[in-house]
Amino acid sequence: MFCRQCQEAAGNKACVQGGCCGKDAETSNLMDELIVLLQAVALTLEAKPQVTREFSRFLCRALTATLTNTNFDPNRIYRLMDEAKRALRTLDSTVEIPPVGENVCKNEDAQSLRELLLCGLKGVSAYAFHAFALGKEDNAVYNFAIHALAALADPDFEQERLLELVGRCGEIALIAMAMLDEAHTSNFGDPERTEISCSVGTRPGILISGHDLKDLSELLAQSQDEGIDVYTHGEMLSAHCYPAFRRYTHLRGSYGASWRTQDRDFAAFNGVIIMTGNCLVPVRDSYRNRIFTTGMAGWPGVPHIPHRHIGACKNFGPAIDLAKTLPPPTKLESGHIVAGFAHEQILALSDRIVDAVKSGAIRRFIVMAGCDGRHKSRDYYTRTASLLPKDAVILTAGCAKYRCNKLNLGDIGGIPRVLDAGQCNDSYSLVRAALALQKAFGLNDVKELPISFDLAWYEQKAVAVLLALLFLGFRDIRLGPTLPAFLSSGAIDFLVREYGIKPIGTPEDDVAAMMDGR
Ligand code: FSO
Ligand code: SF4
Repeated sequence: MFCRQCQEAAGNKACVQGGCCGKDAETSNLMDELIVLLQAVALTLEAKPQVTREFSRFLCRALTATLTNTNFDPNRIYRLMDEAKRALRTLDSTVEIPPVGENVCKNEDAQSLRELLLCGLKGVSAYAFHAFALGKEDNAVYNFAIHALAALADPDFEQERLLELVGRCGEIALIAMAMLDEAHTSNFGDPERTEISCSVGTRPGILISGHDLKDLSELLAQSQDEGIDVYTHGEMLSAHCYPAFRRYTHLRGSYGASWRTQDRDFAAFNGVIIMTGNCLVPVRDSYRNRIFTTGMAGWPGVPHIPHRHIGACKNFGPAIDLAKTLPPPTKLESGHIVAGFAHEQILALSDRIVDAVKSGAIRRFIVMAGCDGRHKSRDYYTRTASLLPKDAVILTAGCAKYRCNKLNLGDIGGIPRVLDAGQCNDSYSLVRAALALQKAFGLNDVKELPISFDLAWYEQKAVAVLLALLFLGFRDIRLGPTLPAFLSSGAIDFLVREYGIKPIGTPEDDVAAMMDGR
């Protein structure tokens, strides 16, 4: 196997003997074969632009399965490969499928760009997959997926054109995030400022994790009046802030933290766990007999709740029935987390924010969004958040929030110093807020805003978000805890030169530099 798509790539080079994430060599190699088949489907679709969206949906769904910490089950990857072969037959494809490896480019910088593009495309696909579940699709996203995959089938695709595609991927990532935002808010309302309980009740529970709000909505509807409570883990936290979910009194609170503490949290929860997508870590015996996967998540031997048929719901019955037989969660924490600062909530605060900036009460916004992860070096983010002066406001989204959302950093005239916009895809809200502030201050360029970026990345959705920020013109972004292993020195030089991307330093140095606008 050879995989270097995430921040945990062994030695910050590549996983070659089993993944640090727990992905085995068989699954990793199958994923490589799947990608080649998807490239063949894309090449076929490029030559037949009149075909239905069904194939594009499949491409996005299959790419989502290859995201880090999503699907560890080789049988599920085999099934996706079968689907790809079926699609090729249905399309009367004459494309020759090259063996894996033949689509690898010998030029290191070009190969680096290819991997950057594929990572970004995987992130875009995951957002498109979730949006489709909620009834939203966009041909621009699908056409890009086809075009990018087809380009990646050609190892000699010109570097200049690859660069263009990487730039376009940022634009498409923005479209995909806007589409998912629209899918969420049109179905569930605009998130509102919410105090989310971190304590536990006395009834048995289901802990739901991942990012899929459609799954949560069906689980909540099916589990009300069943004598159980539903808790959220990790990225599901933002669900508590949507009006459509707040009306369920059995949506009890948040349990544990991000995916990094999954083993501890799932063991102590005692009840049923449902993973709707990444980030799943290797399933431990302590909760193996009470965890389910759904969507593109998968772990060998773990029961999987199948996809919904068009117009029907998924059946969470088996998970609910099991939950009723299990003990309630063990208390881990008390207190609450404040969240719900998606774009409408930030816009509602915008007058106060503008006044606070003009009066000097707020000196700078620091975007600390992205992913959490297991590396000790990520303590940097907690320390940086703690060291920021009291006139700095942290804007966060994604599971990176768990590095700062329990620090009790206080508020500035009623504006919390940690404004949590939601999931990683809700980084879109931060973008909208930044653009609104640009307008409110009458600035010509977003670069003139008093905003610094200190992003933490882990997997491919974060790459898509980063490309979207670059597309919008944000510059001088700090990226950590390490730069992607798939970036060659030439690619890094380019990103530094053109976009001012920089690795993180020490918390002390970076806080001083960011507060100084550097
Ligand atoms: Fe985190 Fe995992 Fe949302 Fe990622 S749970 S790391 S960017 O999959 O998706 O932020
Ligand atoms: Fe390694 Fe990340 Fe690939 Fe897993 S996804 S095998 S940790 S590079």
